[in-house]
Amino acid sequence: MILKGWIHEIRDLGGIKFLILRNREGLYQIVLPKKKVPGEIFEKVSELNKEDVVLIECEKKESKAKDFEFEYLPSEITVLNRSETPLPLDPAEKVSAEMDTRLDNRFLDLRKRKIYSIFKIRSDLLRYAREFLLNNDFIEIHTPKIISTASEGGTDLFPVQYFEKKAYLSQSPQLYKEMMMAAGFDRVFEIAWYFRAEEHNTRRHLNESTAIDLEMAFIKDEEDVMETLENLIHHIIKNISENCKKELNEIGVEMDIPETPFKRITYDKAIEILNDRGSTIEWGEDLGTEDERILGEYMKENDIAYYFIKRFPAKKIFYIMPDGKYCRGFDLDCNGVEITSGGQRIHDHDLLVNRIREFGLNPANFEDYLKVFRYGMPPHGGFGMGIERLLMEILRLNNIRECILFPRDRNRIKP
Ligand code: AMO
Repeated sequence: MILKGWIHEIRDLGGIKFLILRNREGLYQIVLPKKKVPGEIFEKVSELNKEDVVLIECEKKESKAKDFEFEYLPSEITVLNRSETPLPLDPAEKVSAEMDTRLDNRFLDLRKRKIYSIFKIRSDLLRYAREFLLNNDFIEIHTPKIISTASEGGTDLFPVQYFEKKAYLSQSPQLYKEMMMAAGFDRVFEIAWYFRAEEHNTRRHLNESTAIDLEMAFIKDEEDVMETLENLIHHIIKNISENCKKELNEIGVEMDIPETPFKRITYDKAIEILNDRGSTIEWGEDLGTEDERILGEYMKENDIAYYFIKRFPAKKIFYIMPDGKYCRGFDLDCNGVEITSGGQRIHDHDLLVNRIREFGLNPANFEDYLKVFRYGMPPHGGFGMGIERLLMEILRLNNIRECILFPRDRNRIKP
């Protein structure tokens, strides 16, 4: 048989040499007992470097080694390409490197079994999400990422020079997915890029991130959207847990499949819990990172990982349907981290114009968006779920940068 991959480790014990070969399937132990392999192959091993790319013709045998079920006796080793030495980062390293060193040499970092497994699971997460949404009559769409108007408030935009006009990178597909409700598509989703010029550099923020955005029409209220969301998450986690055992094992995480329906608490209740636990947050304020963490602890004590917070104050964001001093928006948090926000939207044109004004924004800048509310807009709602946030929580990784191939943060725009 033929094995192709990278030299992960070389061990020379004199009378016997071992090569550990690595490829995306895993690690392979190649054994070279001096007496059983041709002399030139035995000698060739001393010329090999870690991370050389090789093709090995070999015979598969059962192994007695504790880490390997099989071992391979080579009859030919061909070097397809050499690796320079020393390596800036060793994919076989036993000691973990600093995050910056890892990201500076991300292609080598990605060769690590654990890191590859994160991205294999990310790919499967998206497959199961698409599977669920397509089976539930959602249509996948793609909306512009170069936009002329802010969708989530004006502060976090990256400006772009678009010929003679000023444009921005999209913060979310919010306004477009709502337009698709007026277009009569009824149920849409987008797997999209978010670009946010947020200044802070934290373990849970990226300046370029991805999300699953969804919008659905003819809803009764935000609970219809929340039900779709909890079923989607349940489907994703159940399938990852059943079908990605090898990768979960590499990462060293066991997954709990959350029961549906997820716990719901009101914003008022969240404030009560937080004040009881020493937070100084006052009614009307946004939940900060520390508040989310405290709430996560409270839930953990009650064995709850995923929970909705609903009935936020009406000032959450302009497009969410107000309901007295509250609104029909919600967040879904997992272990103290917000992974989704969404809600029922305003579908009445005049109410929307008033809300845009109340938020200090200029309705004239939203004319393309507002127009669609004048010609038959059904009641609708949806959500945006950060893919990296979800993956980070599912795999219990402590830095969001682990969940995106080439992170963009306050200090990093390369590689
Ligand atoms: P929001 O701004 O809460 O809502 O974003 C939705 C979700 O996207 C993820 N997210 C981020 N992830 C990493 N880094 C960031 N800087 C970042 N910003 C957001 C989070 C968050 O919950 N239009 C609404 C959604 C809707 O109502 O449909 C929106 O964008 O997981």
